[in-house]
Amino acid sequence: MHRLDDIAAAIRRDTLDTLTAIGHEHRGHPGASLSIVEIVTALYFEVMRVDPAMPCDPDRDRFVLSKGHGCMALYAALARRGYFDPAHLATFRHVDSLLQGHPDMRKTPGVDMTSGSLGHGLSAAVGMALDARMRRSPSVTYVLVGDGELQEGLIWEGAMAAAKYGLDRLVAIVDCNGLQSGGRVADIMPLDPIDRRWQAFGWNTLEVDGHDLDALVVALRSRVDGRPTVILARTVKGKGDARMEGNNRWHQACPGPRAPSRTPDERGRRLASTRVAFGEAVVELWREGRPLAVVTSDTTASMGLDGFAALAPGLHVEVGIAEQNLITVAAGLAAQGRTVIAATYAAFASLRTLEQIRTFVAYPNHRVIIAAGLGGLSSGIEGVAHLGLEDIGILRTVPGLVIMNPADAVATSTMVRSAIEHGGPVYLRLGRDDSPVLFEDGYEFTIGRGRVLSEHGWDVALITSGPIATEVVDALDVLASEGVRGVAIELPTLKPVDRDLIVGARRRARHLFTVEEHSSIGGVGSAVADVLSETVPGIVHRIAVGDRFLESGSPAELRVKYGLTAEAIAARILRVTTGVRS
Ligand SMILES: Cc1ncc(C[n+]2csc(CCOP(=O)(O)OP(=O)(O)O)c2C)c(N)n1
Ligand SMILES: [Mg+2]
Repeated sequence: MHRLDDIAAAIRRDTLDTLTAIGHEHRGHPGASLSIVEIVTALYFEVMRVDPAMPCDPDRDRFVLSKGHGCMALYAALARRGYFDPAHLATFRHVDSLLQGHPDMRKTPGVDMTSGSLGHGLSAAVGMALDARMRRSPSVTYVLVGDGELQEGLIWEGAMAAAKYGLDRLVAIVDCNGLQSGGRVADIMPLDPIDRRWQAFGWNTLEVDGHDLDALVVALRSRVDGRPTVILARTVKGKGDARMEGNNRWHQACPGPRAPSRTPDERGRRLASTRVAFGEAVVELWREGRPLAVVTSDTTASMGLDGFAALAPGLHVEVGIAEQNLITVAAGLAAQGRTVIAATYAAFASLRTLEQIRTFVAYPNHRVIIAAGLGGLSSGIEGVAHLGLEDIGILRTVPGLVIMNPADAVATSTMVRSAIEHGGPVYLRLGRDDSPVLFEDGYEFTIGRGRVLSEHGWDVALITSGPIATEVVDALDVLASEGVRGVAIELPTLKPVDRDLIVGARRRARHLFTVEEHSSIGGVGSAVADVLSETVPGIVHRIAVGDRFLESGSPAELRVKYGLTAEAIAARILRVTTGVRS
């Protein structure tokens, strides 16, 4: 096994070097990548029948990295195995890279299944194994899941199906590193006795040291007739780097040097995080005696709620990585008269928990505030699975749900108070990292009311929402230097919208634009067009990310690529105002 040891060492080195080089802005998940190095080495260099020269061979073995955030180790293995030039590693998570923030079968040679939203890989692998059986192919399907990931209910739906169909050419490996995003699995949502759970679901169960290549190879080859096999691989998160071993600070942190803080930004604005402002506002409101409960889905710290959890542990419920459970538990708490804050990310809140929001929160009109981080382009580095770019469109269709989209941290504080005082369900879209602060303390907010942010004149009206408002305000300056005077209007509430403000803008302005970090369908542009179609019809020029799937890139890179910088917004507007066809 000497050869495999050397390969694993090289993959570990490539993983660390790349994550160190890409820069803090692009992060990556070093801990989760390092814990699976031996597993991917054993698979790609000993066990799996694959040939990079025939990447589409129907009889090849398949691999699904369900814990997609560990993908740097997979990419390093694929590069070394010859699927693509290792020079691509340095482009990881940058815009236009082959190597997305999470595995992407459309972009990366050798990747068999897209992942990143936890919990899906096992069911996908069941489908692949069923297909192999239908084709009478000898192909074996391997799927690697995280231990925290096992908290998703869908994993167990897939486990039942695999046992029912006796998928003996399906092998699941659980990366049992004992940690997840917010701490120890045993604290967040215990899974033990994990072996007995899999056995009860009808699986052949093995346990190995997940860093012992010999043991892994033997386990990966030992299948039994008529039953799927699961290998519980005991691993160390961050294995091989003394700073990181067992230290969850490295769940998602770049080991490279941090760029100096950009406060204030190049235009002199203070920077602050809406997530932090949100968490602080929740603590303040709880101190005032509001009957709050907070429910998190392995999002306590990442949504700024660790302060609340420390101060009021009895009012904090951690359901683990289980978003459907998150919203439905929140609905149950709210049904008893509490005001409940449920925290997840925008993509998961709108895509995965839509039914729970619609039928169990909005229909009974419960006081549940769905706090959704990583909205818009703020999650760009993570790629498709995490990009929350359809959330407003999807959730605008839910009757009675108020949709708030604060433009900065100051507005967030005020809007959290308003959401808690509101007597029904609210969706609150938040960002990720710091963004420029636009407003002064004392910011006033009323649900359903918008505001004029900046007014140079009425040649053009720009209606916007969320942190992109700063680019819109700056675009007005660029336009002014070209002799076009515009007004920037902000809609902090996207449901209900400020109809009077929209109609007034349509009446006064020669041209009307909407600007948003959202799909061009369903968001600000659609909300404005809905109002105008019933009042003063006219053209709404939509500046948005389009009707498409985006890809990995820092928020700044994606704003450039999709024309959402102040300069690009102004240029697009000038093409219309000067009559140039765009
Ligand atoms: C559906 C979903 N919810 C939340 C996340 C955010 N997230 C990314 S990694 C992670 C923790 C995963 O823990 P585990 O499965 O144990 O993997 P490890 O990091 O230990 O490798 C979370 C919550 C996600 N990617 N998908
Ligand atoms: Mg884990």
